[in-house]
Formats: sequence, structure tokens, C-alpha cells
Amino acid sequence: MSADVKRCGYIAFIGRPNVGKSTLLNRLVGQKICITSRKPQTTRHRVLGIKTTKDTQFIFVDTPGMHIDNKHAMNRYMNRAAKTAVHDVDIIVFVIEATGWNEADDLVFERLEHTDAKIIIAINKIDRLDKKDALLPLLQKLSELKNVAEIIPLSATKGDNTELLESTLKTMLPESDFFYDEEQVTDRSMRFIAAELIREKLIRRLGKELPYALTVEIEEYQHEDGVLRVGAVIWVERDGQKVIVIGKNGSMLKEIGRQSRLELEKMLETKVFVRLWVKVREGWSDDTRALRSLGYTDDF
Ligand SMILES: Nc1nc2c(ncn2[C@@H]2O[C@H](COP(=O)(O)OP(=O)(O)OP(=O)(O)O)[C@@H](O)[C@H]2O)c(=O)[nH]1
Ligand SMILES: [Mg+2]
Repeated sequence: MSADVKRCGYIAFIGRPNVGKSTLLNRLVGQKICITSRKPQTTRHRVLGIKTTKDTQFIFVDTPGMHIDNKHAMNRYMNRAAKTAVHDVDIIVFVIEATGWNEADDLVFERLEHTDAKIIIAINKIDRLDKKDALLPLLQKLSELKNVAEIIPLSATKGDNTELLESTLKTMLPESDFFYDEEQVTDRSMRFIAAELIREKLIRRLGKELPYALTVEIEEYQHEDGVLRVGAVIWVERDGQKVIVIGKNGSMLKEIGRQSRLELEKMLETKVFVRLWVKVREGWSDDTRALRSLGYTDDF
């Protein structure tokens, strides 16, 4: 390869919910782009994380966890976002967990059958294994799968073997000029990322009580006298949920606002004010029109 050959292409992280796709994207990009949590179905949108080195541009695509439930409009939206990515990329990193393969992984793998993309399997969370040879039965199972170019055990949180994944991806990317500016790290606006960060704080604190009934809409995003003012509405589906989000004497909402402000200030290196409201819109997550008006649009 001559010295000035450039490589560039799309790499999607695909897998069932909660296996660590977003954590792995953030690790490879080297900064937080995507939100993560212990709760399955954290990611709802397709989000790009872009990493550019001297000769390579990796365009990583985070996707919602694929799952079987298609009854709910929100679930259908999430599955569509993930499925579209399967057909539009050069490489698929199929993420599974070191603790074992299950039926939900089967379902995802079936959806990869007709892709032209190259497939790498990332066995994530190896830090959870007591002994390395605990992986042997899983490796045996994976060796039976067809069309898999590489299998890489790694840990997205600890960083074990993630450099090996990166160097492997590099060799598999097509020769091409870069698609994005070298400084660009995502295709999403800071406004979108602010909404996602607030939603992350909510899921991390309230995911058990209100798994999927929450969404965040930014109403104000304005720089003024060296301060960024962010105003956001937290939409829930019922009055009872509103009470939970507000908390006793407003304590929960205050804490969510504080955590969001701290993270935005760190990310943007500026002073930030965050104002949050909670509003009820009955059944928004199962209503296609309401979803669209809240930013769940099929523009992936
Ligand atoms: N122990 C361990 N935990 C991990 C690792 N990678 C991710 N996790 C944790 O797994 C949980 C899920 O991570 P996410 O990155 O949100 O998973 P995801 O696949 O994007 O999930 P969805 O967006 O819901 O589909 C979080 O609590 C992560 O901290 C890892 O390498 N080791
Ligand atoms: Mg995710």
C-alpha cells in the first residue's frame, strides 16, 4: 500500500439490547458520543461516531438493540433504525456477551444473513469471566457460523483488545477518500446530544420505574454572555410518571438537571444552565405521529 492511500467506510455495531454496543463505540471514538446504561433499550436512534487518523476514517454507526417485540410503535422505530444500518455499511461488528449466546443473539444473526457487509463478532465483557477458558464453549459455537471474518473477545469498559478490533477494522475498510471533515466526531447536533444526555440521566436513575415512557425534547439551546442555556421538556405518558420524575419536593428533577449540567459543562467547557419541565402526553411512544413530532423520524 502506498503511503498516501486512504481508507474510509461505515462500521455498524449490531446486537441485542444491552451487550455494550454504545460503550464500544465511545471507546473506539475515544470520547462519549452515545449514551449508555445498565437498562436494555437505552439507544433509540442511529448515531454516527467518527474517528479520523492520518490515513483512515472510521465511521462507526451505533444502533438500537434489535429485539423481537414489534407491537409497539417505538419498538418498530428502533428495529427499523437497526435494520437499515445492516444494509448500508461496509462492516458489521456483531456484538455479543462473553457470558454466552442466547436466542436473542440467534434472532440478530438471522437478520445479518443477507447483508453484503463483512461481519466481525466482538465478544464483549470478557472482564466478567473468571477464567479465560470459560470462553471455549462459546468459541466452539461461533466457529460453526458462516460468513464471519473475525472473532475478537474484548472488553469495551476496560479497553482489553479494543485496539486489536480497530486495527482489524482498518485492514477491512475500502480504499476511499474521507467522507467527513477530520475534526467531525458525529453527524448529530449538540442539541441532539444534550437531549440524549438528559435522557441518559433519567434512564440511569429511573429506568426501573419508567423504562420506556420517557423522552426529552429541547426547547431552548442558546449561547448568551458566555453561558449556554438549555431548556428541555421531559415527556412522560401518565400523571403518575410525572410525579416520579419530579420527585419529593422536586428533588429528582433537580438532581437530573444537576448531573446533566455537569456533563454538558465538561463536554463543552463552558458554563451551562439547565431548566427542565415534565409534561404528560398520553401514549406518545405508541403513536406514530407523536413519535415523529418528538424527533423519532426515519431519516437514517
Ligand atoms: N463488565 C462490563 N460491562 C460492560 C462492558 N461493556 C459495556 N458494559 C456495560 O453494559 C451495559 C450496557 O452497555 P451499553 O453500551 O448501553 O449497551 P448497548 O448494547 O448499547 O445497549 P442498548 O442501547 O440498550 O441496545 C452498561 O452498564 C455498560 O457499562 C464491558 O466490557 N464489561
Ligand atoms: Mg446502546
